[in-house]
Amino acid sequence: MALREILHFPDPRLRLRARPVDAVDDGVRALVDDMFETMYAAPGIGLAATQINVQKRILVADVSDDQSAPHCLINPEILSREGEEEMDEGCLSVPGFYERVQRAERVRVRALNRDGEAFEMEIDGLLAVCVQHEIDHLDGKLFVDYLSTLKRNRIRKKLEKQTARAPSERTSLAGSAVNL
Ligand code: QAP
Ligand code: CO
Repeated sequence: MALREILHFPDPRLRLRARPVDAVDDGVRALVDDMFETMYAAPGIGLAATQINVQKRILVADVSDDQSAPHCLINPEILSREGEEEMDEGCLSVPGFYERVQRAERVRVRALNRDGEAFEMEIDGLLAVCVQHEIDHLDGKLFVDYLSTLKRNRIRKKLEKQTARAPSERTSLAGSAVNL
């Protein structure tokens, strides 16, 4: 188990599209465990592999108060959406900023679990918003993309100013992509 570094907007690696996992093996399970550890330590309620510079279609989420409802979704797919919901969203990759975003209120998703077994679930409320937010990450999309250009640029400038960049964040896009 290890804590992983979380990339911050506007890091271009957050724009990469994650590829499907073809076999849920021990390497993938170790990655999932690191993702839970990193999310809980933050603390956060959701984390996508893209945020830790791994381009695999994996997300973890737990919207409980006491780490009692962990969800691991590998190769998640939204099968159907219903209704509309507006919620204040934040993101571990956009620290300190929260803005209202509109999403589907209820979604049916299909994914593989940590054991590689397919499952489906119907979710609503915060978990549904979180899963939609995390699937966006796997497609290189961030919640700030739903805001006005003005708001997004303000957030970008503030984060660029306050982020003392770690060396790994300065490496080139091509040279830094992780392919486990
Ligand atoms: C996505 O986000 C989400 O700014 C998960 O300073 C969030 O876990 C979906 C966090 C809200 C729906 C609603 C953000 C922690 C955590 C921050 C997170 C921060 C520290 C965000
Ligand atoms: Co996020």
